[in-house]
Amino acid sequence: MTTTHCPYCALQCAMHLEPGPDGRLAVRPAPFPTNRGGLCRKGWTSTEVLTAPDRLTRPLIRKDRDSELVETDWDTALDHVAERLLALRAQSGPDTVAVFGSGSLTNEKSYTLGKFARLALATSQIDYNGRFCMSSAAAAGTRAFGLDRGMPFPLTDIGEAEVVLLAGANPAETMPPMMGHLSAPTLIVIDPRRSATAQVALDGGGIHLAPRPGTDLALALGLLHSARVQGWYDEDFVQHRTTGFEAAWEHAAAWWPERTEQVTGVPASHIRAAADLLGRASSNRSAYILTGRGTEQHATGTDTVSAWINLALALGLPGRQGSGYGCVTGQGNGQGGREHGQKADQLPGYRKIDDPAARAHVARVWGVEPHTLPGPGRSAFELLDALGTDGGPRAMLLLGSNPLVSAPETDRVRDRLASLDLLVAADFVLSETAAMADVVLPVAQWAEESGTMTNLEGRVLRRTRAIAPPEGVRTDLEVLSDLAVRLGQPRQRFPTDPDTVLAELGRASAGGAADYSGVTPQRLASGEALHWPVRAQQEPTPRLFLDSFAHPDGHARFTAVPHQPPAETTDTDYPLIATTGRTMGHYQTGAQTRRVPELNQAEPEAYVEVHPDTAARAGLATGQWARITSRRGHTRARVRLTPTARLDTVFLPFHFAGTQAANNLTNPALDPTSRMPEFKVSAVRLEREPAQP
Ligand SMILES: Nc1nc2c(c(=O)[nH]1)N[C@H]1C(S)=C(S)[C@@H](COP(=O)(O)OP(=O)(O)OC[C@H]3O[C@@H](n4cnc5c(=O)[nH]c(N)nc54)[C@H](O)[C@@H]3O)O[C@H]1N2
Ligand SMILES: Nc1nc2c(c(=O)[nH]1)N[C@H]1C(S)=C(S)[C@@H](COP(=O)(O)OP(=O)(O)OC[C@H]3O[C@@H](n4cnc5c(=O)[nH]c(N)nc54)[C@H](O)[C@@H]3O)O[C@H]1N2
Ligand code: SF4
Ligand SMILES: [Mo]
Repeated sequence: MTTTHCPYCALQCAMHLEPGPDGRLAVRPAPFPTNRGGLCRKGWTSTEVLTAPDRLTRPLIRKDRDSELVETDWDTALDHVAERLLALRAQSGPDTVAVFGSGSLTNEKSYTLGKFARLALATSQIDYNGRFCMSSAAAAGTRAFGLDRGMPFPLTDIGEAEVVLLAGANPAETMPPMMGHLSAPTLIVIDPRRSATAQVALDGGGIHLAPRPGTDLALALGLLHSARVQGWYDEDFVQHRTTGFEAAWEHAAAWWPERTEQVTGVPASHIRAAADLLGRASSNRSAYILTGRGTEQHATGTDTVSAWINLALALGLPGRQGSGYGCVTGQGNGQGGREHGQKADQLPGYRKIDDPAARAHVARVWGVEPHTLPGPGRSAFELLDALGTDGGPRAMLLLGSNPLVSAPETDRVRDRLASLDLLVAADFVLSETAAMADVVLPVAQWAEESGTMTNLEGRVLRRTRAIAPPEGVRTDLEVLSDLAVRLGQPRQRFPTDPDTVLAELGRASAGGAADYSGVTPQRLASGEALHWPVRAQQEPTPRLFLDSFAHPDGHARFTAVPHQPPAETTDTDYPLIATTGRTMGHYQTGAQTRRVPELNQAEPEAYVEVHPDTAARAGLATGQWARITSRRGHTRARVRLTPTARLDTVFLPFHFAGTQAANNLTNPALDPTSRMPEFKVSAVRLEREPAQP
């Protein structure tokens, strides 16, 4: 029996894996603080992907864009990739090769991928799908606290609180075992939909506020206004531990509840009640504000999170035990994946790539001269959008993401991917993006290799190999090492043993914000709760900021943020708002979960939640196929009549591909700071799909 962690989300539930008589692994939940012995249905069925009938076990290659992918051997595939990369680089310079990584990759892979890009390819053009995930919260957290660890406290702390406010997070579906921590507190849920989590709030005597999508910033300002007027402002905390309140208040001062109601659609009386409930618990230092993708995935996402943090600071919540602000990070290694250098502007240890001291430190660990390290590159969507354009990359190496389904405005992304001279994808299944690649490299899955992950509380965990990968399959670390050698790098610079990489990552991150220098296989195996920073011979740091925040003056900073409407407005042609998100049984683009029979049978196709009156106006009945059209494209989905829905808003999960992809609709308007696309607001119209299959 092997004890490890789930392949999917950032809760990283612990599980035991036991080989059965047929060699297949059976899953049992394991005790662990985040999941307390629980698993969701994705975790229970996770080993099915290991034996998926269409699992890749041989490299695939196509002669040219018009021919089919055919099986080949590793040497042919890797020689071809290296030859093409070297030729393109000789022609157009190192930035002609792009790398796209992922928050699903272990720390060791994320680190190696960043090093591979900077040394073996010498390219600045590397970014990853975390940009689509929690980058707005990360930017706002850094701005306010001087450091970004999504939850600067253990998840178990929130169970002790009187009140938890969840803005745009639906853990009842996205992290079901987390609900165990939310059973005692009274919940305030901010979500345009009566989500499963909003229903839990209402059932428990809490509050559900359902703003029009894209108006969260106004709502957060309105709550700050009400909280202060109602006497819950923590003047002592604001004076001694923060700066910038007055400038931030100038924006909140005008958002009295009735005005906030006009913009958000949330009744003024509900705003007052929520401010009171939250304020009362805050005065007992017993409240948390948590944000999820619903409030973050906007062109104003960073400012919106700043507005939630401003509210938390005004109530005196952060930097104290028993209360705080946190972002509910989503991907399995969403936290670690943003720390070790696969982000365009970053080096390991959460260091900045344009900081000379950071460059010198990392160059020393890598044994190169600092000036040879490239500078910052393009962010994820900008990188995808530059592919094959004049001056943009002509080749891309993709690990751990399926951007054809997950990036906004699918048609545009498909065009850009198709215009590449060379697309190389490492995956264990033929995802929609991998199916477009010129070379596909079959890699090992989570239970077939070891490595560390950093969960949503900033705790470093070890996933342990339970079985050998199928014959013919290599690990991502082996693939990167084999390629690096073909690109002229010494083999020992790209080790394939995860523990060796972890030790090097420890040295590279030492002294950085996310310091992993004290993370060792021994400490991990002992079960010690290693919340970073973790330094050698030092206690880890479950709770940050108790004495001071990470800015040089030790104070947290308010940010003055005005409300701004979404990038796109509704009109007579596109009168409704489509928002997107998740359902319990599928993970992300569905590349994995659509291959699990039990999950796929339960949710085989896209659906759209629509208020019965809105559906009636479009002539749609429940179960019929709707066509949803935005200014960028259209998609189809089966109608689910939802009486609790807002009349002006429809909701689609983004787990489906092709003609059922929600991202056919979405707007790639980017947040100016985080470069996060506006996944949560598209102006659309709703019609009956002409062909009812
Ligand atoms: N089942 C499942 N679980 C997952 C994942 C998965 O794909 N499937 N993915 C994992 C990952 S990577 C992530 S990032 C997390 C995401 O976890 P969540 O943030 O919980 O997921 P979402 O469904 O994207 O968004 C949450 C809620 O935001 C609401 N929302 C939409 N627009 C707005 C708005 O304008 N304002 C507000 N306040 N709310 C809005 C949606 O109705 C939705 O209920 O889940 C993780 N867990
Ligand atoms: N409309 C809309 N779009 C969204 C969102 C939304 O809410 N609405 N949410 C966004 C968010 S929060 C996220 S995180 C992204 C997710 O978007 P993606 O990351 O593109 O989605 P995944 O399905 O997780 O894709 C992961 C791919 O990598 C493979 N893979 C998994 N692990 C590994 C590994 O260790 N190595 C290798 N080589 N491959 C691996 C899987 O098989 C799969 O094909 O989507 C974003 N897109
Ligand atoms: S909640 Fe997340 S980590 Fe836990 S079993 Fe489900 S997908 Fe896996
Ligand atoms: Mo995510």
